[in-house]
Amino acid sequence: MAVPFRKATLVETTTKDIFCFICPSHCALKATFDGNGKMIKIIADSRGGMHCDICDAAKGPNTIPETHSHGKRLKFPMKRAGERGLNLWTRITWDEALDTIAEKMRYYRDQFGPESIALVLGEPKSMDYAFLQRFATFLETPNVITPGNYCGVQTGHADTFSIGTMHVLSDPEGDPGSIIIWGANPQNTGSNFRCYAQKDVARALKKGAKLIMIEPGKNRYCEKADYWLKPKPGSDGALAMGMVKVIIDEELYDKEFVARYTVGFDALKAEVANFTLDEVAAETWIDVATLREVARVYATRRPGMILWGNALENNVAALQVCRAVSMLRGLTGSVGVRGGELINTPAKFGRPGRFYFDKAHPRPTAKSIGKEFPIAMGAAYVPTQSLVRTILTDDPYPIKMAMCHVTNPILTYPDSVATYEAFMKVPFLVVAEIFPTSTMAIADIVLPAALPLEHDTIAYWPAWLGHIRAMPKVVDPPGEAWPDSKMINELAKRMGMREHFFENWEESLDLMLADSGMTYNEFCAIRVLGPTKHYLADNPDGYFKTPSRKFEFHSQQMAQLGLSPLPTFAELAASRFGAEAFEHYPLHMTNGKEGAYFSSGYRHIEAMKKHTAEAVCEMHPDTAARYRVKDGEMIWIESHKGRIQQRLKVADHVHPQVVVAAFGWWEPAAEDDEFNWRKSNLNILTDGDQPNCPATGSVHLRGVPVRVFAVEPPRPGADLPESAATQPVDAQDLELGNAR
Ligand SMILES: Nc1nc2c(c(=O)[nH]1)N[C@H]1C(S)=C(S)[C@@H](COP(=O)(O)OP(=O)(O)OC[C@H]3O[C@@H](n4cnc5c(=O)[nH]c(N)nc54)[C@H](O)[C@@H]3O)O[C@H]1N2
Ligand SMILES: Nc1nc2c(c(=O)[nH]1)N[C@H]1C(S)=C(S)[C@@H](COP(=O)(O)OP(=O)(O)OC[C@H]3O[C@@H](n4cnc5c(=O)[nH]c(N)nc54)[C@H](O)[C@@H]3O)O[C@H]1N2
Ligand code: SF4
Ligand SMILES: [Mo]
Repeated sequence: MAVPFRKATLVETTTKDIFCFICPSHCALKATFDGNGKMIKIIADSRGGMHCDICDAAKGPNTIPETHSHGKRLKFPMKRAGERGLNLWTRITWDEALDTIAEKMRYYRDQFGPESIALVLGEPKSMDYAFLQRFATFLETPNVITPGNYCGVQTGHADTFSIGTMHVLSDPEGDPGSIIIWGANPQNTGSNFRCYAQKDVARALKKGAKLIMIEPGKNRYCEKADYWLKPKPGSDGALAMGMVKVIIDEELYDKEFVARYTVGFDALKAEVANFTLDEVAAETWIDVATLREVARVYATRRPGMILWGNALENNVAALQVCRAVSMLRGLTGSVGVRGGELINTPAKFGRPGRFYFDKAHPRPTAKSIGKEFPIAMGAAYVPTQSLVRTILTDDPYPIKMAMCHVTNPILTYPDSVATYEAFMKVPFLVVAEIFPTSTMAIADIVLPAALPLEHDTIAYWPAWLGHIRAMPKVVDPPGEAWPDSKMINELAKRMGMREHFFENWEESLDLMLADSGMTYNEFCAIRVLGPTKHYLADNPDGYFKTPSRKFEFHSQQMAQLGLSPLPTFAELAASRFGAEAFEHYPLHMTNGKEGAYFSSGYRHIEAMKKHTAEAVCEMHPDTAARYRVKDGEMIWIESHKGRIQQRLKVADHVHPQVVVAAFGWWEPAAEDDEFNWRKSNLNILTDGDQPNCPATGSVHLRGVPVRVFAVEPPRPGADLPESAATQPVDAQDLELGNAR
C-alpha cells in the first residue's frame, strides 16, 4: 500500500517588538511566538529606542510570557459567594458586574456624596491610571489614592522647587567626574529615577569617574565603589546637609555658577552654621573624616551625577531629604552641563494632565482626605495611610465604596493589619486584578484585567521621563479579561458620564496622541517618542524654570505652601521614631525592592520563584550571634506593630544595628487563608501614623525600630540578650503569629 505523502508542517516563529511593562524602566524587548501564536520567549532589544537595560533577574523576559498564559490568571468577572476572605466566587457577566457597581456607586454618591467613593490606584501600566483620574474628575470625588506618598513625587518635587521642572534626567553623553548612587539599586530596579542606564554607569567608571555608594544593603556597585557609605537608614537628609556644610565651609562650590545661576546661597550658608559635622556623624553613623572626603570628591570631580532612588522618598521628611540632596547639584553646578543632569522637554503628545482634569470640574480638594499635605493635593493624590485612617474612624466622613486597580494595599500600605481592617470595613469593595491576591480575596466584585500587550494601548509613565510608548496588542487576553481603561469607560457610560468618555475606549489613544500629529497606527510604526534635552549654555538666562529663573536653594514657593523654604538640619535629623522606640526595638530595619518581583506582584511566576523562593532578611553575623539566631533559619522580626517571619542570611556588609528585610511577601498557594499576608509581610511592622512628611504625606519606611529572635521559643529562664529580655517573649503569643 502506498504511503500517502504528508506535507511537513513548518512551524514558523514570528517576533514582535514590545516594551516591558513589569517595572517603570520599560525596557525594549522582542517577543517570539510559535506557529500557533503562543508567546514562547522574550529577549532584550538593544535597539528599541528606550533608555534602559535589563534588570539582573531579567524579570520582564521571565515574567511576561508566564503571566500571560498562567492558569491562575483571573478570566471572568466574579461576585463574592461567601464571607469576605473565604475566596468563594460566582462567575457573572460583565453587564451584571458593571450594573451592580454603577448601582452601588450612584447610591453612595447620592446618599453620602461622591467623596464617599475612593478610587485606589497603583503605578500606571498603560492608560488605566489616566482613565481612573478622568473618572474621578467627572464623578467629583477628590479621593484618588495612589502610591504618590512613596514614590516619584518627592524627587520630582525637589527638582521642581530647585530647578523648576520634574523633567530632569542624567546626560548619557559627556563624562561625569563622579557618580553617587544614593538609595537606588540599578541592578534590581532598572535605570532608577534619573534614567541613566547601567551601561552608562559602566562607561563613566571606565573613563575614570569616582563612584560613591550610599547604601546600607549591597549590590554589585558597592564593590566597584571608591566609597561605600552605610548610613543609618533614614538619615540621608542629615548626610546630605553634612556634605553641603563641608562644600560651603571649605569653599569647594562652583563660585561662578552659584553667583550667576542660583538664589538663596546666603541663606543656605547661614543654615550650615547651625550644626556641626560631629552632629552629622552622630546622626548618620558616617565619621567626619569620611564625610569630608566624600564631599570633596563629589564637589571637585565635576560634573557630579547623583542617581537618587526610592529610599530617599520613604522618609518622614521626604521632600526635604530630596531637596537637601538637590542642594549638592546646585552648589557644584552639575545641572545643565554635559555629563551632568539636564532639563528635558517631554515628547509632544496630549499632556496626561489634560486627560485627567477638566476646568469645569475642578477637584473638590477642600473635601479631600489628606488635604493637610499640600503637595499631595497639588499632585492629585491622597496618601495611602490617610485613606486607612479615614475608613477606620469615619473622620471626616465615612468611605462607603473603594475600587482598587493595579494595587495590592494589604501588602504594600504601611501597617497591614490596619489596612486589612479598613478594607474589610468598606461596605463595597471592587478589585480589578490579573491574579488572585490578598486584597482581591476580600472584594465584593472582582474584575479580570487584560495586560498591556493583550490590548492596543500606549504608556506614558513615569511622567517625569517625558516618553510615550506604543504598546500594541500582540496576544489575546485570557477568558473575558478587559483592559482597565475599557472597564472604566463602560462604567462611566452607566454613571451618566458618556459625554466625557468615549463610545469605544480606544478613541482615547488618538486623543492622547493628538499633539504629535499622528494616529495610533502611525505611532505604532515609530514605537516611542522621547524627550529633548537642553543645556544651560544654549539658554543661560531662561534655563531654570523656577520663578526666579535660577536654581533655587531657597524656594519662596515652598514658603508659600507653609514648608521650610530651604532644608534644615534640625528637620532632617528629627527622627520619626524617638530614642525610646529603639530602647525596646534596637535594630533599624530597612528594605530595597526585590530583584525578582515588582513590589508585591507576580508572585505566581515559577521562573522567578527559582530566582527567589522566599523572604530573606540580612543581618551582620555579630548581631545574629547576639540575638541567638542562625544563618539559614526562620527568625521573627518584631516591631511595636507586630511580628513576621523571614529567613535569615548573615552578611558581613550589613551594619551591626541594621536589618535589611524583604518586601512584598505573601503566599499565592494559601487560597483559603487570604493568601497568607500575615506571615512574612514587611508592612505588618511599619506604621502609617503621623508624623508623615508634611508636604507629601510620605511614610517613614526605611529605619523602623525592630528586634529579632529565633522562631523556636527560648527555653524558660534562658539567658536572653538584653533587648529581647526587656519584653519577655510569650511562647503562646509567638505561635499565634502577628498579634498586635
Ligand atoms: N525588581 C524590582 N524593580 C522595581 C520595583 C520592584 O519592586 N522590584 N519597584 C519599582 C518601584 S515602585 C520603584 S519606586 C523603584 C524603586 O527602585 P529604587 O530607587 O532602586 O529603590 P529601592 O529598591 O526601594 O531601594 C534602593 C536601595 O536603597 C537601599 N536603602 C534602604 N534603606 C536606605 C536608606 O535609608 N538610605 C539609603 N541611602 N539607601 C537605603 C536599599 O538597600 C536598596 O538597595 O523600582 C521599581 N522597579
Ligand atoms: N515597607 C515598604 N512598603 C512599600 C515600599 C517599600 O519599599 N517598603 N515601596 C512602596 C512603593 S515605591 C510602591 S510604588 C508601592 C507599590 O504598591 P502597589 O501599588 O500596591 O503595587 P503592587 O504590589 O505592584 O500591586 C500591583 C497589583 O496590580 C496587579 N496588576 C498588574 N498588572 C495589572 C493590570 O494591568 N491591571 C490590573 N487591574 N492589575 C494589574 C498585580 O497583580 C499586583 O497585584 O509599595 C510601597 N510600599
Ligand atoms: S528593568 Fe527588568 S522589569 Fe524593569 S522594564 Fe527592564 S526588564 Fe522589565
Ligand atoms: Mo514605587
